[in-house]
Amino acid sequence: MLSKAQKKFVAKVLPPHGNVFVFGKDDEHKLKPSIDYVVISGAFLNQHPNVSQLFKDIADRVHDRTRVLIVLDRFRGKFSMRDVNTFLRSSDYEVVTGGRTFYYKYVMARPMAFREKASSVSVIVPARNEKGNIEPIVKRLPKLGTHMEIVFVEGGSTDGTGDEVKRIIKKYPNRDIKLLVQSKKGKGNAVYEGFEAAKGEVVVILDSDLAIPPEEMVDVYRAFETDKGEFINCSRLVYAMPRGAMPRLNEWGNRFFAFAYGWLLGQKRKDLFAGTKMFRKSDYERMAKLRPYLGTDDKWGDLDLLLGAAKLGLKIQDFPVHYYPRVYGTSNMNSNTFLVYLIKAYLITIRKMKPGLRLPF
Ligand SMILES: Nc1nc2c(ncn2[C@@H]2O[C@H](COP(=O)(O)OP(=O)(O)OP(=O)(O)O)[C@@H](O)[C@H]2O)c(=O)[nH]1
Ligand SMILES: [Mg+2]
Repeated sequence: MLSKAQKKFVAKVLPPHGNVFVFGKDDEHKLKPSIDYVVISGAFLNQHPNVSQLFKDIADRVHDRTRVLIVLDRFRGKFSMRDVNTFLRSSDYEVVTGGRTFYYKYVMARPMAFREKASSVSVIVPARNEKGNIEPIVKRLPKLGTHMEIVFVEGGSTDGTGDEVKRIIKKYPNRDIKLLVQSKKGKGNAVYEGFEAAKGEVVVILDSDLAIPPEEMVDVYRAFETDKGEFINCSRLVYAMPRGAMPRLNEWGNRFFAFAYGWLLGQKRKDLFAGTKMFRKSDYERMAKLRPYLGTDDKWGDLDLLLGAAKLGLKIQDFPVHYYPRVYGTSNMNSNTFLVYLIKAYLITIRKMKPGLRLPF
């Protein structure tokens, strides 16, 4: 039930991997849990006798990460986007993202049947020259989920961080603590290798500079467990920050890029680069598969995760956390290289994230 041009457009909106099902007349019985994306055209909705029932049938028969993509022709059709949203809401769906081009309007939505449950959690802690922060993290981090492992991922330290983690593993035999030495360089590589090794169903990054209090992970996990989002993205820019936590220029930069990338992601953001982000390990695997497609060569990790999640149609939810100045150690961050990278990554991904946009380059 899609025209050739619509098919081409849909192929660009959806990620390159995933099982796509274009819904046609009397197709209800073909719905099955292996479908990742159900595509419905405006023309099909126009002639359907009971759209609410259709959405309910879909929700009952697919899996809990299946997305429904509805594409409306801007110059044809009876339903407006507002009508579609009304149908979605009345059938217990949540709109995750959407957009418009010259010819089309689209929304991607998820069924809201409450499905998250208590899970095992892996806390991934990237650490480079963070010796003085290792024990405070272990002491301060409350237990999360049904079982929690802490995976320290060390690389390139000169202050004995690795040995300190080994000492802590011995000192706290009742805690599930692991040490991983990363094979390449950079924070991105460290967290990716941590995710790969993670045994938990849910993974979360916790920076070892202790800028975000580990105690607040309980609330982050609670938001995830109750399905406020499928990707909990911590935001440092909601609460007032104490002096010295973030230089003023960095704060403005953070606000600006969150706004700019929010448009690109199709989901508004307040902050992109807080260390803490939480999602399912199985969703991480899908995001990781998208990395070559996005092609940003992210050395820090945050952007590839957010862009990947947005492209998959995962619901990203901001979560406010407090942010404090570092006590031990110094920043591993070079703001200038990062700034150049952010602009480059924007230009590289704009066509993939905003299909159908007419660009001058
Ligand atoms: N394993 C590993 N960890 C790293 C590397 N670079 C940074 N980290 C860790 O990643 C976390 C974030 O790094 P920070 O130095 O706090 O830098 P930032 O948080 O991006 O920036 P500021 O805190 O604003 O200075 C910290 O826990 C670091 O120890 C790296 O190359 N390898
Ligand atoms: Mg930091």
